[in-house]
Formats: sequence, C-alpha cells, structure tokens
Amino acid sequence: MTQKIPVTRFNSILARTPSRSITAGLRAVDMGDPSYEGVIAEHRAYVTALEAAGCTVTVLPALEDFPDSVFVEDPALVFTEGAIVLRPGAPTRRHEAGFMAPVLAEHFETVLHLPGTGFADGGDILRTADKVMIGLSARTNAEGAEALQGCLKALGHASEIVTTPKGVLHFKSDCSLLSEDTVLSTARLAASGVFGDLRTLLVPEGEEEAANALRVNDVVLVGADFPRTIEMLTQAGYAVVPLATREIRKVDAGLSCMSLRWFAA
Ligand code: CIR
Repeated sequence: MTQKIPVTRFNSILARTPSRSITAGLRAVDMGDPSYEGVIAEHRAYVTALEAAGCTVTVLPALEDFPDSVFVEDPALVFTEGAIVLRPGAPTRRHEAGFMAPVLAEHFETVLHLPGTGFADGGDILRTADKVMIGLSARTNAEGAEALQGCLKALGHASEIVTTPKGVLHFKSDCSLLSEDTVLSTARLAASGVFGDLRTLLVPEGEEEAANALRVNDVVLVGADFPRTIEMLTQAGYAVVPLATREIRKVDAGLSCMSLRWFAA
C-alpha cells in the first residue's frame, strides 16, 4: 500500500514576481496603494521562507497587464495527481488563468480546465485531510463550484460546497489548515459550523486577517502584524515564522495567495 502524504507536506511551489502594477491591485477598502518596493521585499522574504521550509520554488515572471497576478493561488489548483485551471471571478483577473495553463503543463501530466462558464477562485478552496472544501463567495459561484467538483472527482478528491461569510473576500481569507485535524479560523467562519469534526483554533478578535496563515511542512507562516495569533500558535506548539505583510495586505492578500503548493511524488 502506498503511504498517505500528509496534506501539509509540500516540496514544490509556484509563485510569481509582483508586477509594478500591483499598486492598482483590487481591494475592498482603500487603505492606500501598496508600495511596489515594499511588496517586492515581502515577496522575497516569502519565497525565502518557503525554500527554508524545504520546497523548490519556481518564481514566474511578472505580468504587468495583470495587477493581481502575484496571487497565483486564485487562477489554479494543484495536487499530486494533477492541476486544474480555474476561471477567476474578478473580470480583471480572468486572463491570468491563460498564463498559468502552459506553466502547469510543464509540471503536471494531468491538467484539467474548469468546464462551463462558472467562476471559481483558488482562494475559496481549502484542502483538508479527507476532502476539498469549496466556499461560495463573490468570486466563486454555484456553477463554478459544481464544475470544480467534477474536476476534483476526476483527480480522486472528495469535495464539499460550503458558504463564505458575507463581506469576506475568499473562504480562505478566514481560515487555513494547521494540521491534519486542525483549522485556524475566524470566530465568524467557525460559528457557521462548516468545519464539522475538525478542531478549530480561533484567531483573537481584531486579528481576523491572521486566519490566512500558511502551514508548509514543519512551519506555519503568519503575518507579523498579528502578535496575539503568533503567541497562541506558538503556545499550541507550532513553529511560527512571522512574515511582513504590511504592503500586500493593502490589496486584500494574506499568506496562502502568493503560492501554489503541491507534493510532487
Ligand atoms: C483580489 O482581490 O483578487 C486580490 N487583490 C487579492 C487576492 C487574494 N487572494 C487570495 O487570498 N487567494
């Protein structure tokens, strides 16, 4: 029997250099434009942390025509068994998928394309130990989610469609997987009951953005601006790597969105 690979184990990562146009990135609330130099520095530290965690990181060139293209998590989904090219829900991000498809073909034997005309963003997808959760949101609609379920089935993954709380950009803006049985979540998302039997650790009130952390192998990357979350996770026994996200946060980003992660067997 083949050994099951833990869902938090990765050895391969795709990322993309931020474009100068990141200053025009989408955002729900205007907190001022991010500084390009600041984003570059944060991205560099992010890539370095992922390499230090044991992954080979391929950094793709910047796409100036697409301000949000650094957020490679949204136009695709990747697994050991293959990749899925998605259809992002934001009109300005739709063509990012077309740039991701040939890259995925270099890394995966199986590359599926979301059928139909629905939308699905990778930021709405949380993989747990036994299934893939698809959060309906302003970016992922029912048609996209159902089409995605078909692709996931073809790759051998069970899935469940759930709801993202109103006003939250992506499902994973409010949660991240910490281990095989534990999710880091905001209180509002956990209260919706979506996590069933999974253990939840709640981010302290006022640090909701910290819920988009990133567990990679032995470490958890967490936004450095969230000291109470860092303290809580450290107390719980996690090896936390705090990373600056001050600039990237201005365009509604956390730590999962800047990479596509998988275990290449
Ligand atoms: C957007 O609104 O699409 C970007 N400004 C932020 C995307 C963040 N993506 C993610 O969390 N998966």
